[in-house]
Amino acid sequence: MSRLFQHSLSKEWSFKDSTDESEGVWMPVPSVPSVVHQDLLANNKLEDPFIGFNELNAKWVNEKTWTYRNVFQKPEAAPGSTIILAFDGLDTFAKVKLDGNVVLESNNMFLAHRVDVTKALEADGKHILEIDFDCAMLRARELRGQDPKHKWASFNGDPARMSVRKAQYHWGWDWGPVLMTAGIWRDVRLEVYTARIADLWTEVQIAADHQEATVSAFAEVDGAAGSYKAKLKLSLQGREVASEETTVDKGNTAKVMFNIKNPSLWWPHGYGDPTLYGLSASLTDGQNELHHVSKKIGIRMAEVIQQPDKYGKSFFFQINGVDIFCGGSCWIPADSLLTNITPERYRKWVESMVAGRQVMTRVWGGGIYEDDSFYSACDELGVMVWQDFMFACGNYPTWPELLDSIRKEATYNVRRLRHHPSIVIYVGNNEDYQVQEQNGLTYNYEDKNPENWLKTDFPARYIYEKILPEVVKELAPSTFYHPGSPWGDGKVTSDPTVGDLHQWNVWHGTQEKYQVYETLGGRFNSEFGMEAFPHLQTIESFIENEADKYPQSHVIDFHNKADGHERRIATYFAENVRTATDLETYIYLTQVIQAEAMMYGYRGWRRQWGDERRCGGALLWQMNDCWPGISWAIVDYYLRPKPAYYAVARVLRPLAIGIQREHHDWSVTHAEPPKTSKYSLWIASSLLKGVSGKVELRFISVQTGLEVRERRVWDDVRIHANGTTDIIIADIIDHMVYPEAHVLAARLWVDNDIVARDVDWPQPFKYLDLSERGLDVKVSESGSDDLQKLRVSTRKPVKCLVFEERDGVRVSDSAMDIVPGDEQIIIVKGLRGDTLKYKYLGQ
Ligand code: BMA
Repeated sequence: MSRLFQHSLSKEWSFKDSTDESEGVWMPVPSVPSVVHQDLLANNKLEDPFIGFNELNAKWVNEKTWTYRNVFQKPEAAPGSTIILAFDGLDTFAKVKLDGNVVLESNNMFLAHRVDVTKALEADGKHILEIDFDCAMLRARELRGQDPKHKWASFNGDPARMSVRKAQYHWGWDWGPVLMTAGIWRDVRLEVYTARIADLWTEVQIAADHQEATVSAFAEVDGAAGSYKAKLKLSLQGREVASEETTVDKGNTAKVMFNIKNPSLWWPHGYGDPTLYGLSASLTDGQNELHHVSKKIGIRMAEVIQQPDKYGKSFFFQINGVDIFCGGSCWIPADSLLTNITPERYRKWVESMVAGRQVMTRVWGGGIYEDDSFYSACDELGVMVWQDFMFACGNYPTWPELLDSIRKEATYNVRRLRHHPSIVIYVGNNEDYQVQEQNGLTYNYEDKNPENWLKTDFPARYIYEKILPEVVKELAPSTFYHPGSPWGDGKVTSDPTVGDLHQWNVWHGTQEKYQVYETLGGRFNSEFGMEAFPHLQTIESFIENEADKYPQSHVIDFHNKADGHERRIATYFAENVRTATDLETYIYLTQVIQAEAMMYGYRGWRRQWGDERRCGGALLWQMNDCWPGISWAIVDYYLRPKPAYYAVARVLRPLAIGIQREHHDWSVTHAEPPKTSKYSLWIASSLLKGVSGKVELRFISVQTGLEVRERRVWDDVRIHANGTTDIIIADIIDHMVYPEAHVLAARLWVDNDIVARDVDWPQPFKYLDLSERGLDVKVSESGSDDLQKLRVSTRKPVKCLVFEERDGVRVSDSAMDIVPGDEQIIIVKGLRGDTLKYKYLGQ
């Protein structure tokens, strides 16, 4: 018997418009995986759809059918071996023909396919592989038309999208263009073997004292009848920790159980090392190795704690028994053309989450089950993954074939992903229960008979409460399953006492002031957001004419897909800042508003973590973008951070100090200033040990930079581990005694180092005169290793000092408030002797 052999089919493809029968229409495909837009771009048949209005000129592509063709040589195959044509993903309606015979038809982009072509490839020599990709846009409409009784309620994209298992954002979303890709979007190859390891997975148990773990490892074998042996091995940093050889049983599975003493556990970053063990399986026929597979696994326990408490029912994560406040963000596909994203780019994204102190990313349900390299980066760097199943913002139909396809999709993807220690929860969908509510669809939580659900006008409950939990229970029994985001015990999805919550009454909905975010949270805030313009250079990347470089130009509006975005941006502008018309200042102001909003959200909710885990986490909407546009992203398509990225990183420090005066709504009080303001001061800690620190609070005039009131100092504050330490709960500023507008500036020292700062400003900013601040930014040191130190000081308080983002240059902090008597040092890397521009509010 011979070893499994893989023959890549990534080269030698050509493609054409399926309907074009003329000679010479085949165009070369540089390489697959690819999608048709990329291949058209490579052949100069399409202009970059990310530029200007080109998305509209690319519409014709969405409505076409495409044929891909490959002529390949039959690989060598020993007698008795099997030849498989393996597709890891086809986008989406694909008819695969081998030498003219249909060998596969598929209609679900989220599935892999393995076609036995041993017989079809009997003849030596050349064979022709052809794939017809039918038009998903038209097929979706057709399918919708076949079920007129179904209530096609949805938001974002054409509702017909719900009839097709293809990334839903391809139909356009409120942050992305309509680009209906088609193509061989994941790996394609031939495999020749007699037997192979079809799957390799583990079940892990850890003793309560963490001194011991059992790792049960399983290898599933697929192949010709015979007797096989499998050697399973566990290693740590290249050194073998345990191994065992066993025979493959009648059920085609090899099982071993390893007892590991003093295991190195996997931790999210900030809590310990994200240790990974190597797991490998080697399959033999007793003599020769037939196949070898290796994966990285983690030894860890992940739980969602839902316990009744004084606020309702908790919802927070525990890793290895440690409560973790999940500060992080929601993740959308990082490109409209998925095959543009390389493993290196995925890695950079996850690195930027870590540098931004985010411990959780939520793979949102309108995108894709991500590439393996995304999850591997999360495993390696210690970022927890909240994994939605791919359903979003709609009332999905449930034809038997569709349900069947969905079960296969869930099974395939959970099997593919279950070894990743980073994945700590599977969630049924994004906002489908909100669609049910908003459209008055039937959902009787007390009715536990799934067959009845299918007969209601919200049949997809069957998917979220039967199919998906069954699949997770069978394949990843130790991973928590939650039916939807948001969802909580069948209560209304806005219920703040149970489950998770999407808080969109800032920006969407009732358009509350962001200053009150903390009062709007639930037990776990899995979405909330505020739009901001991206970096000027990012905007310049899609603007073709100099004349369009103004804030509300047609092409800029075209790159903002959110309903009513002008009104909403205008609202938050008008309420908070002095309006500007030049593009650069306008960009900056939208960014200040976003940074402030996100800061208010995280700061308040993290404080609640210390109060019986009232808030278990906050995931902002959204980390990233799929094209250069204007959206809620805090890092743009080109990976350029917006100021909010730094503001969030600051409130998520292991030790963060919070100072905040109570909200006084200037709009509803006719701009009459308050007579008194309550304020509070606290420390949030994610450290697992208590520490002592010194706290200082100063009251500094915005106008003069002088202290208007005696500062307060606490010399020996005991800071609680993994919680909140209140220092002041409700002291009062009497504005008759202290009439001058002033900031409250707090600092925290631990072991003589300043570890945290926070500044509370009188709201709104527009009433403050922020001219002539006396800011001084000095280059204090230029290290030989291209490292610059900037010393930043000021005579009067400065709001939101933002350093220019330049590709290749990294700043240690930005979007900072600077107050007199508190010089701050910024480390800049990659500047090569140059200087960085900066901006602050009112400059
Ligand atoms: C949320 C998301 C997305 C959407 C975002 C902004 O609720 O789930 O569907 O892009 O709002 O509107």
